[in-house]
Amino acid sequence: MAPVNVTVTGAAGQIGYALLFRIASGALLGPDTQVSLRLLEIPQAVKAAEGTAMELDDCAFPLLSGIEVTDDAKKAFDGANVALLVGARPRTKGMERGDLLEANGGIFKPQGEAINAGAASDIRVLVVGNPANTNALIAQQHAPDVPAARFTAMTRLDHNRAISQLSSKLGVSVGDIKRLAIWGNHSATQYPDVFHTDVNGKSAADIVNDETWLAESFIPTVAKRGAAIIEARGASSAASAANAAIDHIHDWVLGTPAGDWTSMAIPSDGSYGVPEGIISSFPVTCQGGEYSIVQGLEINEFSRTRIDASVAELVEERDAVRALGLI
Ligand code: NAX
Repeated sequence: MAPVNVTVTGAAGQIGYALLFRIASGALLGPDTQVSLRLLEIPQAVKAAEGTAMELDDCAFPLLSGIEVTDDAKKAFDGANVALLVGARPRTKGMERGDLLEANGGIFKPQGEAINAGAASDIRVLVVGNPANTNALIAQQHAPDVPAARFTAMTRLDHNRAISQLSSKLGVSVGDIKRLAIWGNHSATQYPDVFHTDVNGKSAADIVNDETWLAESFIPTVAKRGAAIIEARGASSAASAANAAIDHIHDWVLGTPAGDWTSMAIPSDGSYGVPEGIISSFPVTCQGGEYSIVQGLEINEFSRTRIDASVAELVEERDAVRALGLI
């Protein structure tokens, strides 16, 4: 079987460094799938990415059939089956939101065009670089020939963080927790929802039975975990972000376990009152390489207000990139 072409942007960055070795070891697509890596960087960082490629060679991974490093998006995405868009323009001091969106438009518009021009027909895109949901929307809007549903953004780190926080609150192992959901934007407004979560056959919300803890401790801890990591580590989350990116693609391609679901930011089909087209996080199941939104969940007042607030932020971001002519 031909190797799967996996393109990683921002390959010389800290997430890239934590991600590439795991992709090459088989963690992304399983122990039977050969991968060929394409690393996209800006010209100043190509040399550093080449250094990482040398280290990848030195691991002699049996599943790694080749590595190419380039600063040309057309080459990087040519024939790509999986694209992990990690490189983005971070917010720097004094930067307004419009400047940030514009700078990222300058990255995700040409990358969307390059995906449109040359990616394989089964291309699956995960945007990690922030603002991830809106960057995914920008890339998607410049790839009109690719099915819109193939553009997704990462809320799996938030999902994993929420499972971890809940497991320590309840004194259970992470494997005992099923069906947690992240709704909305990958930002401080995201909503980690435990009202449908199952812990060893019981409802997590019933066991917790404390809306004050949810509102004042759990939700802000999950939403602000990125800032807490920066405070402690002196650098933003890297290995945990890479791990979440692996989980996202792994489950999309190979499926979610029976009886469980995961969280992915995907183009809304209007489910749960989320306006069609915006890239918002939902609980999803995956099977046969396709995801579907978990339907029929009852949304209580506590959840509704929070989902609506996060979705309103996404609508604002979409309107802002529209006003800037980026989509
Ligand atoms: P780094 O600054 O370490 O690396 C970013 C890399 O991207 C750099 O090597 C840079 O040269 C490269 N780059 C910039 N523009 C590029 C372009 N046009 N084409 C190709 N490469 C380009 O950042 P890192 O810590 O790796 O984080 C990467 C992104 O992930 C950031 O936007 C960050 O905010 C975002 N995150 C998203 C998370 C999520 O859950 N969705 C969590 C972790 C992380 O904060």
